[in-house]
Amino acid sequence: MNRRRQWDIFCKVIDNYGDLGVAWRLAKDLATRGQAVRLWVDDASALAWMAPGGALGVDLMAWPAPGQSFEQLTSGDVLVEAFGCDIPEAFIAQAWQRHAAGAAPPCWINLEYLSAETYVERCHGLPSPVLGGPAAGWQKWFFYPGFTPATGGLLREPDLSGRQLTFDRRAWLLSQQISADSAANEVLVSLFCYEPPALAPLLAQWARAGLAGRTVRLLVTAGRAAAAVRQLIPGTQSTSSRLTAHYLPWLSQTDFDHLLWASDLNFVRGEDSLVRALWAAKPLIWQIYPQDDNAHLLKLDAFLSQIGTPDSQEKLHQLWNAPAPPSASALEDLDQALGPAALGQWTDHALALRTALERQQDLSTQLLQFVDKKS
Ligand code: TRH
Repeated sequence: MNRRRQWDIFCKVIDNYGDLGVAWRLAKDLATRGQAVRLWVDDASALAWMAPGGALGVDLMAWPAPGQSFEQLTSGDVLVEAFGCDIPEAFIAQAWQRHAAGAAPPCWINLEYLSAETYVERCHGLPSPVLGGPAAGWQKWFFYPGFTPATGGLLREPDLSGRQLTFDRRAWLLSQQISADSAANEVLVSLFCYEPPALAPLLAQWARAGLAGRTVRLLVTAGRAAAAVRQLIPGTQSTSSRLTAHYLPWLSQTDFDHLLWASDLNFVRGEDSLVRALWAAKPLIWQIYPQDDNAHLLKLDAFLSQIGTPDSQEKLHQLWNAPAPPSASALEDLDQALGPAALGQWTDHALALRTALERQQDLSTQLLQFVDKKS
């Protein structure tokens, strides 16, 4: 059992939902393991749907305002600076004053983005001296999530596999007004994406021919994915009825997991939904968050070679992340790539991958051990 500590997790929402999604999952996971957590966020609005009930043990805090005093707060033991968000100086100054008055300095964690690139193993756990500001001379520690034992691992709640085992797919689909009978004759495809150039040709192909002969029910997540699909399928059905779009409301993170568990094929984006899709152990296609200098393509390659994905799945990843729409011949290949045999092979691979990743210690366990060691 780890010592109960007071954690201060700081997170700024840049755009999209991944930063907050990860910070919330971490805060909640630590709280369920007996830790006291304050989560400081500059824009918590998305938590209204991501985490409508809040979580026991997590205090949601507004990002500190200029001039705010922290004297009334209980002293913090661990600072987590998520994704280089820069903790306000006044907060650090207060921690330093407490230290000057005799308290131990907080263990300061620099939580980084998830990547399968080789630098992650090299940099995970390294110190980073604080050079300026009120806490000059202290150090922060780099903490890198990752896919190998030499990294900080992936967020995985202790009850996750138990919940998956007892998941009632039919009941969940019904709760979303999706008839389970029709689901048996269809391929259920969840769609969480930005606006990939391949989207329109892919949907046109499915509308024409279905997916390897089967009809496709697209479970479209709210927000950008829904906006992009609505432009292509204004109603709920394409004219051929081989493709049906079902528009989902904003889901809680718990129901977002359920969506991934219920679907036959998951299109995900960003880093948090990728990890959740890995735990779902279904065939997945990842749309990586695009960066101006194309650095995301290296990150995508590193991920694909890390997980040793089947050839057809790799091709579809390239197509889905390409900056231009696919050629007609690439689309023809796609039907083959997504046929029942290929999807079966992907599913086997996904299950083996989940088993392998489960052998690795999860991120919260590693973080708790790391803080024990460094405090
Ligand atoms: O929203 P994202 O695209 O976030 C991205 C990445 O985090 C990326 O690294 C970052 O740099 C960029 O934003 C700015 O995708 P991601 O990471 O998958 O996060 C989505 C979160 O939203 C995830 O926690 C799941 C959650 N979600 C729900 O809980 N319910 C929903 O209905 C939907 C659509 C998402």
